[in-house]
Order: sequence, then C-alpha cells, then structure tokens
Amino acid sequence: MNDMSNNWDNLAEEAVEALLNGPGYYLAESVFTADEVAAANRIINAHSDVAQAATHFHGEHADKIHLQRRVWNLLNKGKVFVDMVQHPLVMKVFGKILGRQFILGSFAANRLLPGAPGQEPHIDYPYWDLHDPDEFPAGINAGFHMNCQSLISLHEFTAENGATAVVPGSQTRGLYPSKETFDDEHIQLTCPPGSLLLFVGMIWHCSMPNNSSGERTSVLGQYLPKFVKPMEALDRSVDAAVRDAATPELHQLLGLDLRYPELLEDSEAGNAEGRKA
Ligand SMILES: O=C(O)CCC(=O)C(=O)O
Ligand SMILES: [Fe+2]
Repeated sequence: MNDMSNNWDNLAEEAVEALLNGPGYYLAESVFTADEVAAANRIINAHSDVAQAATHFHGEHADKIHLQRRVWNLLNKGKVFVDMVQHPLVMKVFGKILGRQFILGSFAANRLLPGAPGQEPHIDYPYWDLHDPDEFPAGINAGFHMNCQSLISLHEFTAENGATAVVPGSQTRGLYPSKETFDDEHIQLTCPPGSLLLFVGMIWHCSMPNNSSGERTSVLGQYLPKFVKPMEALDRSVDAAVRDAATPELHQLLGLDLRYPELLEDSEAGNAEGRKA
C-alpha cells in the first residue's frame, strides 16, 4: 500500500461527501503499489485461465461470455486481498455511510479478456432485483444506503479497454437503470492501475466492452450495513486460517461479532411449553 497514512482522514471526508451528497462516487488514484497489483493479477489469472470462470449475469452476449471471468472469494486466495479488503480509506468512508459494524458481502474479481462485452447497466446487490419493485418493501427509495462498493483497477482503465461507466447523480433516482438513458448520460472513469474507486451501490454503472488487445481486471468489494444478508456465504467459505489471523477490521467485515439472530429462549424448554398449551 502506498504510504499515505496521514492523508486518509482528509480524503475520507471528501469521499463521504462525494458519495452522500455529490456524484455518488470517489476515485483515489494509484492507491496500491505496482507489486500489489502484479501479485493480485497473478493470482486472479491463475484462478481464471479456464473458461468455467465465465460469468452468468449482466448482459446479452451469450457467445462472448467466456471472455468475462469472475473469481469469487478472493480472501482465501492471497494476503494481498486481505490487505485490499480492509484498506483504511474503505473502512473510514464506508463506516460513516453504512454504520459502524458494516460487513462484507463479497470480494471478487471481474477479468475482461480482449473482446469481452460490456455489462448491462445495473445497480448492485441487494438492489439489482429492483427491476421488479414488488420484491422490495413498499416505499423503497434512495434515502439511505444498503450497499457501497469498492473497485480496484488492476490495469490502467481506458475508454478502449472498458473502464467502468457511471451516471453521476443517478443514485438519487432510486430506480433500476434504463438502457437508453444510461447510453445518453454515462461517463467512463479512466484511471491508472492500483486506483481505488468507491461508489454507492444505487448509482447506475457497469463495465464497458473491452475493445483493446489487452486484459482489464477489477477487484470488486461489496459492503453492506450489518442488517443486510451478505451475497457470498463468507462465514462458511473463508478459510479458518484467514479468520483466525483476522485483524479487528476483518473480524468486523466477516460479521463475526454480529448479535442477531439470537436464541432468546432455550429451544427444548420453549418447545415443551408449546406442546403443553
Ligand atoms: O468491473 C467493473 O468495471 C464493474 C463491475 C460491476 O459493476 C459488477 O460486476 O457488478
Ligand atoms: Fe456492479
């Protein structure tokens, strides 16, 4: 990690403001070192050189889906990811927006090979079912955030290789994106390798087509308030060795300190009472 320890507090203030009251995203350039980026790429590539790593969602192009590869559960795959997931800027900014005991829902990679198609414009879990508002409580809106995302660029992101696209301000609409409006309003966030993009999950966004001859990989972190169910079952899938070595921050992210659901009566006694009634 680049040594900026004194600066994270200042950047965090700016980032919280940008996510809560500004465009809905904040880009910190060149946060991770070239060595960290190289290590992350090496591991992700080793786990996705087979087409089985192809994704199953976001987009029409079934014939090209093998060119977009996912690697899940990165925390088991290298110390570099354990460091990335709890970067001080992530912890400071998302703690303010999601509440102190916020948790991790997923830590995964999105690797776009040359020729990979773009994703469908979307909003992130748990909002990505919002194309059917009936799945959500009545009155759902953008009044507070149930998801914040981190995205780490593991290559230089350019317009040509599919830099992430966003519609600034769209998070306040509280709606699933319309493709036509997205096409008219999006911008692409180009950045150097090792950059850290923070955004709220309600912002309309997607990865764009990789029209270059090189690869374009991102590491995606999903962070949630403590009361939203995580998308990946990290409590069951993160190795005991990673859990046992966890810092207090990682402990929090894995939800290991969460109180609910709680057993508020002895089940034997409770069942016996029930039978008597
Ligand atoms: O890799 C990117 O640029 C964004 C990916 C993304 O938004 C997702 O997979 O949900
Ligand atoms: Fe996304």
